[in-house]
Amino acid sequence: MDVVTIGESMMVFSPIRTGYLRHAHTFQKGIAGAESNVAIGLSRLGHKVGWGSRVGEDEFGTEIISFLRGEGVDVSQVIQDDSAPTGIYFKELLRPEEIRVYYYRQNSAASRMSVQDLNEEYIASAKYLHLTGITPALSESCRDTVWEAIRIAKKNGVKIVFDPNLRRKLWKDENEAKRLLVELSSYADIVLPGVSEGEFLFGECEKEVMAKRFLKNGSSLVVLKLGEEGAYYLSDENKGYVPAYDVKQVVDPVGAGDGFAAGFLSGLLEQKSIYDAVYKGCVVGAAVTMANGDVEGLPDQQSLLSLLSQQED
Ligand code: KDG
Repeated sequence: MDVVTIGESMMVFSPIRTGYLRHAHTFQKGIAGAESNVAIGLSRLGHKVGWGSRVGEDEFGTEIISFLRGEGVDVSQVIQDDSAPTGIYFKELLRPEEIRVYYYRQNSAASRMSVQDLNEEYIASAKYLHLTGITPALSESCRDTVWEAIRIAKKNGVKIVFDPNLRRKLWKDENEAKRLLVELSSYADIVLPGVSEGEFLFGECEKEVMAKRFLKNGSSLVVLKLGEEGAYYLSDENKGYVPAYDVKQVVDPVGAGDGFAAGFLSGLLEQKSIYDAVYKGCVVGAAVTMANGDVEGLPDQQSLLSLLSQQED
């Protein structure tokens, strides 16, 4: 495996028109979940990736597993749990820049992930373990699962990539969220925060100072996602700004950060320089924003090449 990732996937329902959800009548159904988004993105770019989770033993769980399998993601570690449903969420599209999300995932099958679900040999076979700050917000047992996955990765020399992915609606206590996300980041070799997440975690809004705080906290490399401004990366040896891919029209930004993680990891797996890997992250993240849905815009190799050539024109 190049990358193993663990986390909840859901069915997402997006109204086909903009406006308040109360007025929406027709919805598009799709697959969502930060970790499986990253897995799909990596697989489309030609990497070997496994996703571990629990889904319900219901229609949506079955659909999610077949979809991921169809995308070439290894789903051998996914459990279908007949005692809880697959989580779902709804999007409310007010404007492309203003999207609200409503979760129906409390007590979902994924919230029952537990330490016993983890397969040490499987995680140890990967070059990278990708985790996000969403999973520890789901339940106590999910939190334990994340810590155990980190322990296994450390023991076996698997690099940990952590995206804080702050989802305020999932946390009861913001101070607890902050404490835990800072602590989890400290175990990650690579952290991929958005700038607002860095601000939340360290109370610091100056980008370069914020990046230094992540290194001081224990990571070897931090890549700050700066949206329309691209990204800034910092390690002990390297630092720099990377420009954004020029997006003509944002259709749906949800999932862009996962696209970024997939593109960036793909660059690292291809032994690109940090700068080039970050740029690949920016391009894949941008591609996600140009399509409706959380995974629909994730490019395969061919569409990535075509995006790159359009930018050169
Ligand atoms: O990053 C996009 C994800 O947020 C989305 O696909 C759903 O995982 C999700 C979540 O928890 O919001």
